[in-house]
Amino acid sequence: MRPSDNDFDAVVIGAGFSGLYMLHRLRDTLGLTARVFEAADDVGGTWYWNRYPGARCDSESYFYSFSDRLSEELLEEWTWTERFAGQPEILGYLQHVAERFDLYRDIRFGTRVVAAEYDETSGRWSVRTDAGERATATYLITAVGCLSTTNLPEFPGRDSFRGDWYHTGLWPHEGVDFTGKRVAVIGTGATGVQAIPEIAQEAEHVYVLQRTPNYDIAGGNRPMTEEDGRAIKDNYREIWQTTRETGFGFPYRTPERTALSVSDDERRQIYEEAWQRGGFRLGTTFNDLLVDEDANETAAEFLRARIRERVRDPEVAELLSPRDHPFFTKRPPLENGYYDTFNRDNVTLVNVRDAPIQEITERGVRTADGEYEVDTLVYATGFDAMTGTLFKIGIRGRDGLDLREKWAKGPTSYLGVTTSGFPNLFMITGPQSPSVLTNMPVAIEQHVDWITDCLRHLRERGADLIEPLPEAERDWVDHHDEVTATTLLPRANSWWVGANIPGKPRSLYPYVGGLDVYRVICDRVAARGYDGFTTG
Ligand code: N01
Repeated sequence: MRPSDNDFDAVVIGAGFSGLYMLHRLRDTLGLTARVFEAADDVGGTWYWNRYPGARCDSESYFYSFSDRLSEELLEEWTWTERFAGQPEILGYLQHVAERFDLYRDIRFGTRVVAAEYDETSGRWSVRTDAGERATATYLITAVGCLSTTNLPEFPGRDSFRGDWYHTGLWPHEGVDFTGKRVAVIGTGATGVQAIPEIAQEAEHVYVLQRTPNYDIAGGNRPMTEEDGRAIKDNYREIWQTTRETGFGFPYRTPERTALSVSDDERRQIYEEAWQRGGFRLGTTFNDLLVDEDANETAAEFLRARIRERVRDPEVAELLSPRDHPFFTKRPPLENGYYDTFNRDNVTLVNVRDAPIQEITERGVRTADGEYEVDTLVYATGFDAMTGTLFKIGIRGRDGLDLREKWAKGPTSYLGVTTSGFPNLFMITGPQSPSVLTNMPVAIEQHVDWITDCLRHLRERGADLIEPLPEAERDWVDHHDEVTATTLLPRANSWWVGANIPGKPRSLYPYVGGLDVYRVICDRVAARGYDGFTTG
């Protein structure tokens, strides 16, 4: 029973994929009371905020969605129109889910949680919002996404710019008209690669300010046909089952073969076929691309050759070719016309690695090479990933311990979903869980289902507290670090290792052991009565 209108069994922060599914499970599976707080004015999370031109999902729509774990009927009813869905369609999908499962009524929109404190006397979490509202709950569940705090670099003079400026992650709802404008885009990650071709079609001139070139993979977006839709619906059980059995949460498996075990011709053919099919398949062609430098270089060189084929000016092609990090040690963007954009007369690639940005001026951007005068500045500069938003909430556990203090040298968690000193706190796709190295909805469902089972277990035993043991946490961190060290991922200065944010502790933030392996570990912990946790 709910003692008052502000006391709940669970408070959930965020109403994107994870918050929606968590709310459904809490309410409809467990029969608990729950309140979701969401800073935006609607559901959607990432897909609410990221409305920049060209925003679309880099995972194929038919498996970037909720699975049969949520509803078989929904899978039958919903039809995607494109192979890689655009932002408006994904947002529409999440709005549909929220309506269909009657989730809206328990979500408080336009409300940001600004403090969350654990009270040892009552054994409850107390949260405060920017609207001055207070709520308490037995369980605090963060569903804040991994990429929800934008990174706006502290360039000198940033506020002096007289033109319009935008961050891609906080794009205006009414859109931006670039017609006749001189535009500078800072950043060539997955976002910049999607936005730049679209902006270039409208703008008078676009300066693309690139610090690090990426290995962009062919996107291969196209409309979904009726046959595509039928084939997916006829096979969804198998599709979703496969996503749960693979390391990346995709419905296709990485073959048991290494890149150097096949002839050069065969390897080229395998890469070519994956390239033609588009999407992340190229990363799953061989099982040693992430662990063997020589194997990795074969994929890297295949991709550099594609750049040389596409970009007419050899100097520009070379500048677009990554040389300083192995393939897939930074998240490879998917491109739909990105490289061709550099054959346009109104696009200039600017190397801000060799001639770094010195300051933002009233008129544009000054680099070591000179000033680029523009009307509009677009920051495609990414996010303070994985911990940025958790820290902003102001989470305090036992003895007032601030999560920021506990993680000052880098996150330490048990299974990436809990952390000691913070009882009854669950972090969906938290640091040291597979999260961003997988197809997110599959990772989200695994976490939400695991948390749901855990809460059921507690309630069946009349327990109302769960907290990881420090030694279990240490073991998980050790395992996480050992797995990381076997891969090439630490070689790159990526946001995956926190390198994009000055002063952020360097560590691999997601878990690279694979979602399949991780699932088995989590299931084993549960089967052993929540091994590594104390309950009471
Ligand atoms: O951000 P990023 P993003 N001076 O951090 C540059 C997901 N996503 O928004 O590489 C100059 O990857 C920075 O340069 P460098 C996806 O997981 C998903 O593009 O650090 N440049 C880089 O080029 C992705 O990985 C979809 O040298 C500076 C860029 O800004 C994640 O979001 C679609 C700079 C930032 O790239 C983040 O992607 C889009 C500086 N001071 C994105 N600071 C889907 O399909 C930063 N940069 C689901």
